[in-house]
Amino acid sequence: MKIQSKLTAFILLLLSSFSYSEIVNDTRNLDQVTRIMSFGDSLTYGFRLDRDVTYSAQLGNILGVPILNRGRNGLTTQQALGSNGHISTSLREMPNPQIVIMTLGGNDIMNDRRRTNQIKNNMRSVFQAFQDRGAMVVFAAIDPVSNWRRLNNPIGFLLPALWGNYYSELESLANEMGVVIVPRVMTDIWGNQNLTIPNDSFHPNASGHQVLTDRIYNVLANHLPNGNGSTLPRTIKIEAEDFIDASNDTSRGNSGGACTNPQFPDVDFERTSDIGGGCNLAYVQAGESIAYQVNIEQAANYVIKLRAASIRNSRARVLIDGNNHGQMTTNARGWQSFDSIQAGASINLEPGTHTIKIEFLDDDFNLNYLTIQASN
Ligand SMILES: [Ca+2]
Ligand SMILES: [Ca+2]
Ligand SMILES: [Ca+2]
Repeated sequence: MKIQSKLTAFILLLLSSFSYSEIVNDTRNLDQVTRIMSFGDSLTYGFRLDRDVTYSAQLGNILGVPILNRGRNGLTTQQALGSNGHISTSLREMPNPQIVIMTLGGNDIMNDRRRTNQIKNNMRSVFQAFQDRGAMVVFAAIDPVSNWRRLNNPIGFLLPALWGNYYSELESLANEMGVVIVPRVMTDIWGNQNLTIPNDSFHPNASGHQVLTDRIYNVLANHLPNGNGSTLPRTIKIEAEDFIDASNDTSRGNSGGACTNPQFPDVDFERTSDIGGGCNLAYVQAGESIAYQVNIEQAANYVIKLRAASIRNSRARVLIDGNNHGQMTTNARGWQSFDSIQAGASINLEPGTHTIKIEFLDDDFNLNYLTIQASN
């Protein structure tokens, strides 16, 4: 068995180096993709490696597009989120990435396996934060179960128990959210002394990053423009404060005191502590409404999501070009605990200008932004 698995590993290596040389000659047209970010933990950062051998650098060379490496050693999902979290600071460096390649979640599992549900919820918010900026998220997922026996690590034997169902749950989350997944990206790297840095057996060395590069590219290639797969999903984001009409506010003046619009001085906005900062619509009363204009370039099916928060379950109705599109209800998680919640089913929108009107059916509805995302 042992010899067989070594042989399998050797064949896998041969295969991966073969396809790697093919990739270098790839002449895929990437004119439309100029902003790529890699994001996440030490696997992305390239723990103890020179900057030019990380998967980000290698993949950037292949694609002919430099990749902004926003990896940080030890990063957890908690540290990624929040108004000053690693996502916010990364999005200040590259506000509208077209592709975000990501490794994340491993540190959470190691630190506290009991919070698997919390970690999954955090991952949902992490994916959403980048999708809300219009990015295609490519998630390089780790499944340790097949690798742990070869880990030169005192807690290696704990890993299968630590991970539990986490991998399959993340896989279904990614599928549900339209995140592109690179499956089991660390298989045969962990515990392989030829592919990991000395006295570590966990963090990939330059050759390990070459294998990562290959695995990520093989998945990514199907989603690039002029590739054989789908083109980049495009998400349009409209800030709540960028409205065109909000003439029926029920209280005099801006009760939130921020982002006041001189044309509509009664609309209520306050500073938000959600990802990205700015303002959210606040002090909403039932019967108020607010309207937006969106310019659609490509005919497609689109999903409308409202980035909303409340202390109760408050309903809003969405109208597109005057027609009822459907409702959504906020989660009652707190005034600044925002979730992106879909209103209605997907809708086919033709190129041109459309209006999206939001009618509030209940009091107490904070709105940070809305997204119009092409769905498959
Ligand atoms: Ca007001
Ligand atoms: Ca109001
Ligand atoms: Ca906002």
